[in-house]
Amino acid sequence: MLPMTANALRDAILKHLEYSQGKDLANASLYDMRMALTLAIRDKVVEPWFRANRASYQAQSKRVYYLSMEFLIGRLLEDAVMNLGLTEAAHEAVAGLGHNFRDVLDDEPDAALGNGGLGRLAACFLDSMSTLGCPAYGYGIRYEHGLFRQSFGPDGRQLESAEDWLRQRHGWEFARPDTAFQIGFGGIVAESGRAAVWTPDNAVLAKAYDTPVIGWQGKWANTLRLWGAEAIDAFDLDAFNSGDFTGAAAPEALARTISRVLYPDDTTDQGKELRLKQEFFFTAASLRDILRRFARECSDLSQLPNRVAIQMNDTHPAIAGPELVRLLHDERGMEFETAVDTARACLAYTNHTLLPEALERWPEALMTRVLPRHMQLIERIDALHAQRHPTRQATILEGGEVKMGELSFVMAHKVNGVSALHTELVKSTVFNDLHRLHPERIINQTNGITPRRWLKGANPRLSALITDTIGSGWEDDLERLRDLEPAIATPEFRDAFAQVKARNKSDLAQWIGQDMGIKVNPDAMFDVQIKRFHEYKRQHLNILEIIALWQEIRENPTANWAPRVKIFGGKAAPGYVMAKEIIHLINNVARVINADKLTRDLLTVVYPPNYNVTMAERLIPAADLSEQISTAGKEASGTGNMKFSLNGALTIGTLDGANVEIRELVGAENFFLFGMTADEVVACRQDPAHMAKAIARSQRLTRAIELIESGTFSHGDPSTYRDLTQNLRTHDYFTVCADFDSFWDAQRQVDQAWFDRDNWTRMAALNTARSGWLSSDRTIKSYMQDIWSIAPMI
Ligand code: F58
Repeated sequence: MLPMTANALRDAILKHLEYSQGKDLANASLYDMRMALTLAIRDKVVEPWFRANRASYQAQSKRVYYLSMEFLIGRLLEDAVMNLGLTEAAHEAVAGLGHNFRDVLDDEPDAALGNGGLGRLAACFLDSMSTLGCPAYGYGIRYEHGLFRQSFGPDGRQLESAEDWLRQRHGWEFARPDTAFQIGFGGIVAESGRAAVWTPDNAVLAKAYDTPVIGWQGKWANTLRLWGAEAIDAFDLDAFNSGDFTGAAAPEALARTISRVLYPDDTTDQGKELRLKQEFFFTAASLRDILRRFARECSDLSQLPNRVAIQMNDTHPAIAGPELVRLLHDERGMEFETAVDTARACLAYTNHTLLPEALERWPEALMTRVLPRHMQLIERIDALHAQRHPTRQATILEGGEVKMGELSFVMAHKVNGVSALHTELVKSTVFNDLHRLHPERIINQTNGITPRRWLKGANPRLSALITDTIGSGWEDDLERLRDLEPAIATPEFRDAFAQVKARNKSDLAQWIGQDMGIKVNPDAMFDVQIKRFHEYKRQHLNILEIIALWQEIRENPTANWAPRVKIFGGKAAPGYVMAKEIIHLINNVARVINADKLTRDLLTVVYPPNYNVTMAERLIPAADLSEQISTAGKEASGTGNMKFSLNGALTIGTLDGANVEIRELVGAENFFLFGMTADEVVACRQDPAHMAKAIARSQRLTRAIELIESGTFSHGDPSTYRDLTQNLRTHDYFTVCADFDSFWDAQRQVDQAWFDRDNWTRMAALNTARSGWLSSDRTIKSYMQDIWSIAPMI
């Protein structure tokens, strides 16, 4: 990569201002300046991008195709500038042109093309694949509207509105109107000799949009290829000429609904057909693209598994199994069984959840209507599996439904869980029967996070301290953070570490003050729970403990309390009533507690709306305590937990998901453990009175629930949160009550630890030093070795 000075970058910005934005400097808005900088930086990405493409083409290397419904990439400009080593030059160039660099960066909207962990993991994987020189394409959908925007109504309830990231030009992408495939739906299947001919009765055009993904230090770049849906015949001219303007535009509008909006959940029946169409749309377009690229390099289809590794990110692209069989068998004449085995040798599947409601199942009738040929092939795949494994019990088809997990398993040569505990549960629960038939198939790949975005970019102060202490090079070799340990033994380093945290907290306190009008004490413990809202994640356990704590502080305000700022962030699926009630409760508890003069300096609750990647980058470096309090056995891995630990926050958590591995890494003495284990949770539920007993034995819990029921947080109306409290009293599937006392006790241990601030800092710094293994570079190396059989190109 050529070095680029601030002057050269300034010239490049001016050129783009003039020729791409059509503005001179005097008239350039903040948007113009951002776009000109984006395009100047994009130019610098193109060179390594072409070079990487040429290199993998010349080496005829195997490529990874990461199929994912979601890529939660967030903002791209700051990350790209950092990866190219141009942060200082860009800062200087933009300042020289009379603009503030931070303002320019903050002008970029978040690309929120994902819901949460699954989508963010895909984004971290793209970063690591480019950093390691793993030839790869990410394939997904170019949603016009990403995850909904969240606000809170005057009563504290979540409100949703459409997100609009494409209102302004998306400066990073290259539209490829010449790379487009027709994707059909419905229609009929005719037998013709051994194969079949599928004639869909309607089709849309999948058009490619490419975003280059640059790795650390610009050594390699891959492509994120997102498909946008368009009508094949854009416009009904006859309708227009007869004055029916709406009707004239109908075909276009209908086709575009497929890539219109990201699904915020799959808890409702509405739009299920559209969701299935979205899944087939991007999977089928990607497979056609993959086979087209393969055919340019090789004509022998038996070689496909040596050139193509397709990773299915959860079951959303599971239709890739039957579709690849169809392309090989129906369209290219391969024997059915050979096609199945060839497809399986290419495909692998990552499972991200054990929650039964999140495991995809499609009604056979719907599948037959939308994808008639695929339904036939699924039946044949199921029959073939039965024939080869006569003792099998698990089937793909069951009770009139197609189980996409079983289909993915049967069509994949490797199936992976995302943390050690989760993988064991995958083996012993959802896929137990299939695991016994194929004991070598399920493997573990514990998730990871990219240290470029989540440490170097998000926490420049800590990064500078690390580099000052151990030198550079940790950014793509994160285990080197271990070299910090000797320094942590010195008071100088601990002071510097504490100062970094203090300054990050002061920045956050200022933002909270400006954005929310809430004054928070920057010296208090910043205690953060940020993630999607779900009962299993137990934000309600956190708020119950807050209520109980508030009561005790009120009773004894002069006792030695550790002052806390409790911070929440996250969205609930629009159809998830209980999760939205928890949000509603948190906002009202915040309203009441923040107005209490007696406890004001000791306890504040803040919940900034519209949590997204950018907000995470702001909150995580300022956190002292990370809340990872899911019901054991329910959080597949978690990745936020890793970001906190890397940034020097201590965790209070259950033995769930990757918490288990984080605790082993950082040391049990630097982690606040509480709650039942996964096995104990299962045993606890055997007793139908577990919640009643837990409430009866805990005065604090009793009081907290009664306070909610008294209307204290609902302007005196006792009925407001009845569904929530009744659920706790009579059902409590996620064992909030049974874990409450243990959580309370662990929080008091946290208080005690907080009083010894120097020791707290030591523990926090050890968390940073021992989190190197959590890098997604480690995860991707492991996928390359164990699943994809690909060697790095750098
Ligand atoms: C998450 N799943 C897991 N699903 O919950 C988390 O433990 C794990 O760390 C992460 O995947 C990465 O492995 C997740 O984010 C979704 O967002 C679904 C998307 C489709 C609709 C239903 C939610």
